[in-house]
Amino acid sequence: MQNALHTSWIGRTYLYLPETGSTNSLLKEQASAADAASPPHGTILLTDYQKRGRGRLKRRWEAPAGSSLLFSLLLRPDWPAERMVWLTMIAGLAVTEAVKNVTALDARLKWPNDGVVRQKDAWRKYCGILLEGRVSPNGRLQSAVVGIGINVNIPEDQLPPASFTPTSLMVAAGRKLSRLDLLAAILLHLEDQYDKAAGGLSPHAAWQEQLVFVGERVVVSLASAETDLSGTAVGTDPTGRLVIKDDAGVMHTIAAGDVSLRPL
Ligand code: BT5
Repeated sequence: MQNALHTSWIGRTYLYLPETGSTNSLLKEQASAADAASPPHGTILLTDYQKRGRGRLKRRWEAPAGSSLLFSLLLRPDWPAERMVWLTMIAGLAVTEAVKNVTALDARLKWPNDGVVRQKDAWRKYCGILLEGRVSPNGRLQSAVVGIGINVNIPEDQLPPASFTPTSLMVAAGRKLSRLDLLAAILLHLEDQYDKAAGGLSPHAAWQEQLVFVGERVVVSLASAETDLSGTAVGTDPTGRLVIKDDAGVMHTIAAGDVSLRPL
């Protein structure tokens, strides 16, 4: 597998398990070990099946065995903690670029952390990104685990139940795809994006350009609020928060975390 990679540092340490609970949970656990056994910056942990695949909060990520790309990347950025969201942005950009190159599908991003493709005139979710970071007492991003789940070859009748209509790349493209080719392309873009961000260049503008529903009427559901918020998605601020103008013209700035977004 490593031979198929074209990267210089991402995936040089590469761990594969036929199945596990959650790649994010396991890699986080390994990364917190204080000894020399703790995996290095750029480590990839990949699996073919997760028994307890995780989304944000207590949500689940479900995928039939062998159908998907399910992996986590360990980074040790030592950036200011405020830049943590850059990692979600560059992961989304890398996945989008790779999917466009490998499949020629119209791939975009949905705020805050989803990959979507256009299928029969609607956006459908094929990818979820789960970022978990650890910040040191002096406000630096000590380590971060970027979890990426991509529905590659899930047949239509095996797509999991989901709040935003799911699809797989195979269903959208009408042909089976090589998971390895896609992984290699994602990691190459990710490395490039990360190196630029490490040099201080914010990925915010490029990321915002890829977001669907900006400029459109949307509904935002907050797990912490009883009523939904509807209005026009105006854009995002540099920290990645969504700005909504409600029907009375009042602006609302919404952080990711407990939110889901859908078109009105
Ligand atoms: C996400 O959360 O979309 C982030 C998912 C990250 C999964 C990867 S896989 C490798 C790594 N290890 C892990 O344990 N996790 C990461 P969220 O935005 O909270 O969306 C979760 C929601 O997406 C669920 O509540 C369902 O509605 C829906 N969903 C679950 N499985 C799906 C799938 N395969 N395709 C599309 N939607 C799905």
